Formats: sequence, C-alpha cells, structure tokens
Amino acid sequence: MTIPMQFSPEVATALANGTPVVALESTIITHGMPYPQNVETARKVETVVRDGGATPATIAVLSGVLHIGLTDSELETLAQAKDVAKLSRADIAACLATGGTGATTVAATMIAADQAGIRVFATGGIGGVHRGAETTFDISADLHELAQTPVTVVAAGPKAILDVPKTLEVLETLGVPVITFKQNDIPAFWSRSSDLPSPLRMDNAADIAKAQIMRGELGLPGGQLVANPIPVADEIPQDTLAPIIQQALDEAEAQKIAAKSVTPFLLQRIFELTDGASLTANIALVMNNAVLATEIAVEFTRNAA
Ligand code: PSU
Ligand code: MN
Repeated sequence: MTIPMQFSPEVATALANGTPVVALESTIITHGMPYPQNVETARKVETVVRDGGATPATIAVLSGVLHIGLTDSELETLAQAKDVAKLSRADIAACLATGGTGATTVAATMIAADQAGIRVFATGGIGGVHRGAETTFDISADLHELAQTPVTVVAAGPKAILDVPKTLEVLETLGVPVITFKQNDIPAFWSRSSDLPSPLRMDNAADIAKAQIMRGELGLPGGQLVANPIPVADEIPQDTLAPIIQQALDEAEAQKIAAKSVTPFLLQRIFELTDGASLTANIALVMNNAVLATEIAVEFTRNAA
C-alpha cells in the first residue's frame, strides 16, 4: 500500500529542484479562525512565503488524499466546509484509509511534511499542556510529535490559553529544543512575553537551520520549536487578556467542553470577548512566523547545497 499523496505542481517542482519549501497547516483554517478571515489569512501567509523566496505547501487530507500544497479553490472549499475532522497523529491514517476529509494540526502537519521531505513549518501557536491537566490529562499530541518528527516548527510560543510553565516542562522532558528568536523569554502567543526564561535563544535563521541539521547528525529524532514573539505593534498585553482567558476557561469547564473541542472553543470565545482583537493579533503573528520560517527554509537549502 502506498500513501495517497498529491503534490501541488509548484511544490512538486520546488522539491524536485531542491528550492525552499515551507509547510503550513490547515486546522488553523478550519478550527482556528472564522470564515472569511481564515481563507484570507491562508492566502496572505502563502504570499509572504513566496515573497521570501520559498514555496508554500498548505497541507490537508481531502477525500482520502494527503495534499501537499492546495489550489486556491481547494483552500476556499476547506475554509467554508463544516464538520471537517481535526486530524492529529492518532487519526490521520484512519482518515486516509477511509477516504475522509480532515484538516491537519501541528502534529499531523509535521508527519505529512516529513513524508514530503519538507523541514520547516509555520503556524500560529502549538498545542500544549492545558490548565487543569493534572485532572483532565489534556496534553496536546503536538508536544510528542516535536519529540519524534524532524521538522522545525515556527510558532509564537504555546497558546496563552495553556499552562505555559507545564508545557515547557514537558518539552524539556521530551528533549525538544525550545528556541526563542531574538529575546530571552518565551513569548505567549498574543503577548510578546510570558515572563518565563527561554531554554535557548537564537538571533538568526542560519543557526536555527544548522541546529536542526545537527540534531539529525547526532542521531536524535524530533524537531525544534522556534518561539517567535508577535510584533510589538500587534501584541495584546498579558494583563488585558488574562481575565478574558479565565472567563473562556470557566465557560469551557461549565459546558464540559473536552478533548479536540477545547482549543477551538477557547479561541472562538476569546475572539468574541475581545471583539475580534484576538483574531487580528493571531493573523499578525502567523504572518510574522511565516517570514521567519521562510528564512529558515532558505537556510536549509543553503546547507544542503
Ligand atoms: N495556531 C493557531 N490557531 C490554531 C492552531 C494553531 O494560531 O487553531 C491549532 C493547531 O493545529 C494546533 C492545534 O495543533 O491548534 C492544537 O490543538 P490541541 O490543543 O487540541 O492539540
Ligand atoms: Mn487536547
């Protein structure tokens, strides 16, 4: 049996020629942002990648086929679709085997990118240890994926809805390098700082690419988390967001939201409670991450040459 995989023409050409490619996920489109901002953002992110000299590869499972790079109409259809599965490590194979359609999370996008030979991926924020995980056991599969799949993931830190200190502890236990770009403390998604020191700091894309290559040379599995702070002009201060996040978390608990629904529920409620400001910031940080991921992709190809 082979993996039903379809490359967009531009991604196929880029991979064949060894030019830079940046993977992009699709759960952020289907479960992370409302329509039409979701598809507008997906398009803008692809443009940012192209402008930086790389080829964007948005990844999703459409009717049982793993797509590496989507056409504009596929993107539009996915962005408007209801009841699209949210695929992680646990369910991507079942979706492919049964002809289903699903959006890929950070974990599933890493698996697909690795299969395709793509080494860097831009998203908004990774999943992590949820607040209250000591009773719910809700820890994102994204963390384990970072520990075993060799893809460098550029995010604006763990989402601030999470327990950021516990997320960092688990990443350390799993041996995942957490590299903050150009500052000493870990960013907190919508805010530039979490007031927690970052285990590692790097100030240029070349070092980040070399560190991933060196992991491979050492025989270490897994990727790296690059934590890229949201631009100053776009951040929402932590103090402003804290009570809103708390209200969304309380509502999630009262409504017994669980498992895969937790993160989409919280993002949607925070969007409503901030009158859309959280979405504006989320879009800005994704674009910023795409810029850095593109620079890293260029460095990967430079080191391969
Ligand atoms: N980044 C965003 N918005 C999102 C996500 C990332 O700006 O919605 C998605 C990613 O697909 C990530 C998922 O893998 O949220 C985390 O879900 P969970 O907490 O259920 O593992
Ligand atoms: Mn979860």
